[in-house]
Amino acid sequence: MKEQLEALEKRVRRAVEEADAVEKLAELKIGFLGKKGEITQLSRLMGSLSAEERPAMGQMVNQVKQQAEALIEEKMAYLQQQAQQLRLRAERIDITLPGRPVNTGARHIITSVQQQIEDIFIGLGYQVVEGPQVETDYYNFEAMNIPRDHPARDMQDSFYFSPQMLLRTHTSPVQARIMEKMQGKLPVKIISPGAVYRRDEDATHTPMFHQVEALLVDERVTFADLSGTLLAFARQMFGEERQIRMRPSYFPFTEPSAEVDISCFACGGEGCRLCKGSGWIEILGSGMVHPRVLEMSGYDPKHCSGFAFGMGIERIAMLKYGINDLRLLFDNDVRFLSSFWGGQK
Ligand code: 2NL
Repeated sequence: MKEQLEALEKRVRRAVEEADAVEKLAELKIGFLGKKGEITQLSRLMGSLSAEERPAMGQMVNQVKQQAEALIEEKMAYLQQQAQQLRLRAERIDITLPGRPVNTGARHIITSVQQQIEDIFIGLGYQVVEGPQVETDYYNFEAMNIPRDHPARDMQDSFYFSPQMLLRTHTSPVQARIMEKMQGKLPVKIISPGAVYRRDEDATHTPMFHQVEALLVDERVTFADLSGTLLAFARQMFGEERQIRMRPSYFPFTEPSAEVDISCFACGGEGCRLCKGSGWIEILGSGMVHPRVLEMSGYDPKHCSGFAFGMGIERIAMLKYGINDLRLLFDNDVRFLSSFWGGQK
């Protein structure tokens, strides 16, 4: 039995040395020290020994058992550490690698131009107001002095929900609602930006587009106040060297009315392709608020007067950023839109 034990000890040592994985070592442990393990079985044989032999043999078996346990435990710790190191190595990341780009997006150029226009008028003391896009024919047409038989009311030109309800065709109804709410109080000094809708679609018209209208009502507001305001706007939007020119025009809601040109910012007024040789570029429509419009919204044209104007945001954006096709603004191709990001808000 002594020789058997010595041989067993050698095998344990050898097997533990050769075990190269946690799982293999765990199997070894069961094989030697488990319930039916070799060492366990040998210790059971003790019963068959004589009383003289038993103590020495028992000591030997115990020694072999303890040694085996220690060897296995030590190797187990080593193998577990090695496995842990391998796992960590596999998980290692190179923190010096460049990050993946995060596409954050940015404002659409129409929104950006709308905000630039808003900022100019905020600087002149105007309030920015918004209102419903679904309107009644009263606020959209009647309050703007657009008569029942006016072609602008035609089913062909507007999106109607019913005989009384439609998508607003301009932002004027927002201003009519504000004037009505103000109950004759002065001054009214507002701009109304936002989406408007007309049944029109070709290379130069989209069924939805954007407008900013401005309205000033106070005592003794004159055409000179209008032209001065327009000049200040033109210069802030298109450069301090701009001049403006006003040409007589007609709108049902203003009298007199004028179309407004700015001196060409491409050629300075010499005449070029952009201004088609004239030196002037049309940017908006304007006029003195029609007395009937004031009256209908609760203002007495004998005691106050006003000017108003309106511009298409898409047109202003295309002019300012040299965009030659309206549809580029609505295709939402980020390669186009992102060409305006940076350098402007
Ligand atoms: C254009 C012309 C214009 C107005 C809009 C207006 C508003 C009120 C009263 C009177 Cl509440 N007028 N708005 C006046 C003149 C012209 O727009 O060509 N827009 C793109």
